[in-house]
Amino acid sequence: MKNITITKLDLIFATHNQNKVNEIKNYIPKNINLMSLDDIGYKDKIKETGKSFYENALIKARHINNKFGINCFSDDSGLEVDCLNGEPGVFSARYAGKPYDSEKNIDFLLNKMKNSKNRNANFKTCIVLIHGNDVKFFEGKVEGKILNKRKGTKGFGYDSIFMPKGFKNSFGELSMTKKNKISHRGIALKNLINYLTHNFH
Ligand code: ITT
Repeated sequence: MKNITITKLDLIFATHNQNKVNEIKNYIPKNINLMSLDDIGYKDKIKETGKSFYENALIKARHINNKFGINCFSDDSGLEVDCLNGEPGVFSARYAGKPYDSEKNIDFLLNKMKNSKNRNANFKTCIVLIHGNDVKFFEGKVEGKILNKRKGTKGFGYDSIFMPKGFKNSFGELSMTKKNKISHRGIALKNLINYLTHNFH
């Protein structure tokens, strides 16, 4: 870990997923010094042993907060598909096994759903913030459908096969700004930002 002097306006985003950092960083109030795990040089993977997005988000935020004593937040998120009883859920990043790879996960999911007429699914995000002695959580959800094949090359993870309800485009065809307006992460983020704006000084 790099040498850092801690200030009360420091806030670590406890993630190794740069896509999440990119989606979130521009919305964080400018007085806050946001740092990712890459920024502080922390490379270890945090084991996600929870059964829910909330549990995993709490594990990640607690792990980093205990280690560095700096305020921090984490994001645990994933895709839940109705005809697969909510799979991949907390296993979204690891669905098709090691080595973890988004394209492999998409192929695995599409194959599992190849005979399925019910394509309904949702994305969920749970953000857990540890601020001093307070633990806060913020959630977001977006409903949609799983496409039969990839559409669009923007975004990350399952974006190219997820079409949000009321839209004709997949998340993979939307700009980051448009995705953030309706996405699970965008909704959770809005509530986090509201909290930070009023309470993080
Ligand atoms: P960290 O735990 O380090 O934050 P991660 O990628 O392992 O990074 P998660 O455990 O929360 O994060 O797994 C979330 C997975 O769900 C992610 O890797 C994607 O496959 C998928 N996912 C989450 N949000 C998504 C989004 O907005 N668009 C597409 N796929 C998403």
